Amino acid sequence: MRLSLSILAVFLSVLTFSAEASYLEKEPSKLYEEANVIVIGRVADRFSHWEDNLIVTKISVAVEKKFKGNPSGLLIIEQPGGVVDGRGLKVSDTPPLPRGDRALFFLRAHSDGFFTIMGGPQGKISLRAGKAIEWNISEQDLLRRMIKGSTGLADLRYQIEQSSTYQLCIFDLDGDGVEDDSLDWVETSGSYSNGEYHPVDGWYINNNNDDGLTDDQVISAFQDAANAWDSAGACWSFGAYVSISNDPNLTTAVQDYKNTLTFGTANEDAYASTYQWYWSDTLSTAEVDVVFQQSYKFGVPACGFYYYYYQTVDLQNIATHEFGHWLCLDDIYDYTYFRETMFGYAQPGQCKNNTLYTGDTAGVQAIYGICSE
Ligand SMILES: [Ca+2]
Ligand SMILES: [Ca+2]
Ligand SMILES: [Ca+2]
Ligand SMILES: [Zn+2]
Repeated sequence: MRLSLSILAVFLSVLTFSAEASYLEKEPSKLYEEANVIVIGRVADRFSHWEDNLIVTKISVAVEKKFKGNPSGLLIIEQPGGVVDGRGLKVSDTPPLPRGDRALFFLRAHSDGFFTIMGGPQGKISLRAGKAIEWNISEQDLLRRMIKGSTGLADLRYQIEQSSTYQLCIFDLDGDGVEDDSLDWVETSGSYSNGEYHPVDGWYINNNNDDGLTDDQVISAFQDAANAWDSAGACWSFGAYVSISNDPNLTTAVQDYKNTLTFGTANEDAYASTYQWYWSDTLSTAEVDVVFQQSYKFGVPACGFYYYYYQTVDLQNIATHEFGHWLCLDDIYDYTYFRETMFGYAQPGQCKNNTLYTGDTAGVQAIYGICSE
């Protein structure tokens, strides 16, 4: 279904906004060393509001136990995302933080007095029924380890066990911090023609990267990334990009009825973030933007140990993962499925995400249906 701009405007009051990302894996011991503040606490309250182009949520946490730093008894975590007057932002790589949720938090302190969770989802370990869920140890064991500092965490790894090779994205439709429903993405992420779904009004590139990548390099990385999904045997087609611009000031997602890939400020620690704007009542997409984190060094191509050594990130590798988010596939944090493009961690010199794996293909076919090429 193709929506006119006037119809889009009517729906703006229930527009929801979502973001996802790809992260560098951080060992728990490294998180311990880098965090300013580490606490066990319980989410007391949440408040979402607009800040520039984005919706952010302030989450108050009642501190129960301090392991590092000396925060007050009630600290405030800031996260991109939330719902304001029917519009919201979901960051699928960052954990949901509903009221009453109890967890171990690795936090970065900011000069404005707020804290952010480090390493995306890796900086929040859920505590439920005597277990530290994502580390798969008991809470007692966690307490014993935390006393030893970073060395006590050396053999732990963040993992979420899964029964499926792919994850469909799930949205918090009412902004209460609890994820509610997956999007019926088939009807939403684009128009339908020639037996396939396409992104509404196509997609655009803004090349403002600070790594000296030419337009041709950026185009080839993004177009190849899109082509990987177009060749997955699903009834979906990104097709060719519409046009390329070089606006230095386009550094965030902007809800401007254009699907744009640009460079600028993505979510904290993420290589890139995908922002999905949609309406929570009809579950229809308005647009998708992807922002690649300018502070990282990107290369085209940047495959292999040389690039790992020089901390250069393959742009196509990250873009392919982000396009998967666009299609409404979510991150996977089960190491059984580390080969998948939608596996949540990436690293410099890595190019394995350029090629889809079985779960990626099964996922996109499950959403859009199977179409032969
Ligand atoms: Ca909810
Ligand atoms: Ca846009
Ligand atoms: Ca850069
Ligand atoms: Zn991701």
